[in-house]
Amino acid sequence: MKITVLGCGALGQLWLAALDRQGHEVQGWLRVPQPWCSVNVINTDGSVVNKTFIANDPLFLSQCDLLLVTVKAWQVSGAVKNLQSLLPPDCPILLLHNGMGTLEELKGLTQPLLRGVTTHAAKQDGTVILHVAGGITHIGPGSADSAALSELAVTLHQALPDVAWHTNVLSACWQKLAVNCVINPLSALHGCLNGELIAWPEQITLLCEEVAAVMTREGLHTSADQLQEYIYTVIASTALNVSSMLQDIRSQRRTEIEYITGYLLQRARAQGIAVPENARLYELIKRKEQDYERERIGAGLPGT
Ligand code: KPL
Repeated sequence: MKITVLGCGALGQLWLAALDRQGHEVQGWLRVPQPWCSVNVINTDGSVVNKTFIANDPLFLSQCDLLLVTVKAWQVSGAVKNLQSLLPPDCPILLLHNGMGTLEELKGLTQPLLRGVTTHAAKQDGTVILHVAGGITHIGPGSADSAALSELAVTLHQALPDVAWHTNVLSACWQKLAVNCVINPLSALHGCLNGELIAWPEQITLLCEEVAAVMTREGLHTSADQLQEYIYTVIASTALNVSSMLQDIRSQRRTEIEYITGYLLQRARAQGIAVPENARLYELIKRKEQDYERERIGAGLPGT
């Protein structure tokens, strides 16, 4: 297959390396156009991939069989809308990011949309991407015309296992959203590793109760206890992780809060459910973002 990977961060580089190893023709696509992109990955078995791939080639894009989108949630709709007229009209677009709400932003796109979440753990260490732990990528239809694309899961599974196809992927997306609603803002505000969050059990319980109430009203089968049990297993299995939101805050970058807690608040509002603890964390993270944004503007630096 001919595949363009939009975004060449940790997840993008993992996919570029894995798809290339499987014999697919790949290119990277960067926000600031460049003719090449470097991939420097240390796999979970210690093997190293150090390769350069072509990037931002519009001809390649116009012949693509898949656009794999690995940029941050807030970059997705702008980046995809910029590329859509260059893509073949039947080229599937697979969105892999934390948070929800991008499908709504991309409604009406010609190309079939797929949605996914992953539990693979990868982190940037200097110029190298460390694939810290394998995981599962859950994918499924994000628009009515993508329901017959389950074969894609087989192709992707051969490159970077595990990949699971779900006719209703929404439930996996909400499960990941619940994890991110708890771990990401809490770790960013306490400035701690994921594993250290066990010091705030009351806050975790409160957040889980609110998220479970919204999920239930959205038609998902869950409970506060079930969510809490799952979130504690994620806290344990990612104990040494610096969450992506804490990394963003420390680097004074825009976070994904709008698409994580922000999405939950939006659904809660639509359902008439009060979620005060999530609303409080949302405000605190937004305030942190605004503080450094203001400092940047004051120092005459460009915004994030
Ligand atoms: O997805 C994550 C993130 O940091 O964004 C978790 C699962 C919380 C792992 O750190």
